Amino acid sequence: MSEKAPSGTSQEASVLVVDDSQTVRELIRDHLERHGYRILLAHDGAEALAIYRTEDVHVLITDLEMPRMDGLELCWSVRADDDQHRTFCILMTSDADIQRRIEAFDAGADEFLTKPIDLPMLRARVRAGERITRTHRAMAEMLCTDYLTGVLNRRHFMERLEQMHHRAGRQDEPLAIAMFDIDHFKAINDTHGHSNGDLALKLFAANARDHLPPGGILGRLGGEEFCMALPAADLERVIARVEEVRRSTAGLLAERPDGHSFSFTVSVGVCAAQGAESVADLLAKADESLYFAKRSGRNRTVV
Ligand code: GH3
Ligand code: MG
Ligand code: MG
Ligand code: MG
Ligand code: MG
Repeated sequence: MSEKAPSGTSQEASVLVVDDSQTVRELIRDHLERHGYRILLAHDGAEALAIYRTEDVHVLITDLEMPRMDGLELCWSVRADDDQHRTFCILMTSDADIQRRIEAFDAGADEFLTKPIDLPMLRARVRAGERITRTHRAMAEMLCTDYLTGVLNRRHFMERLEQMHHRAGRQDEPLAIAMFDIDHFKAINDTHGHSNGDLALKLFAANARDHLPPGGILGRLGGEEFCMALPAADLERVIARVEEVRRSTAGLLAERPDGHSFSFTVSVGVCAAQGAESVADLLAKADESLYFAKRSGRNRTVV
């Protein structure tokens, strides 16, 4: 899901239309395209699923009866991938299909449409579906994001870290964790005020995010403490990357609204997974290194 194209609210909605009848596909496509939707077409469930897995789909409209993979199976498969309901699913059935409609809802469909298709009704359903999808996505985003800095919040970071850890263990790949804690942050607040402290947090997070390697994640664990997880990298490379973050942080200038500015530093504790340690063990080790970084003078990285 995270590999798909990003979906800002301004982006036009994508609708995946699935039907084994070319006439129906093109009828729906022409109508929705005229009203500004981006349309993707598939002639059966299997083709639709392949498209679904590479494209960001807001609304899925699928026929029920199709060769290879039918609409119900498609719904099941989509929901297996889409446990956060990022796609609104509409199933097209005939009037006689009451039992199938019930099955469709159980398969994860959100709505159904009766064939023959009434185009204005179809468009109204798509509009409602798009509205629900966008609200859903915005809420999911909010639940995962730290409000102040825009990086992952603690809950979501921990979830993602567990997934990375699981994958790294299965593929026998290393995983490193870097724990960052801004130095003398209490003094920054005391000297420059809480809102300028916030500014420093935002600056730090934006800069650290710019240094994230592909597949890496950054979260705010709380207060002025951030954590980075870096996949499949050797320790030298991890340390070089983390040192870049630490050094560039010292070069950031927080500009106060009154025209004054200040700089700050960060200490880092790094830990690389060697074997079967749990996430909790890794975090504890990184934390311990961070403690030594603080003890030995701050503005440094300890492994
Ligand atoms: P050290 O170098 O040992 O890390 O010292 P420190 O002062 O950075 O650490 P300490 O844990 O004593 O202080 C952290 C401060 O961070 C205390 C708290 O008021 C402040 N803080 C926590 N969350 C926020 C926030 O969201 N915004 C601001 N401005 N300050 C925060
Ligand atoms: Mg059909
Ligand atoms: Mg702290
Ligand atoms: Mg502290
Ligand atoms: Mg601190």
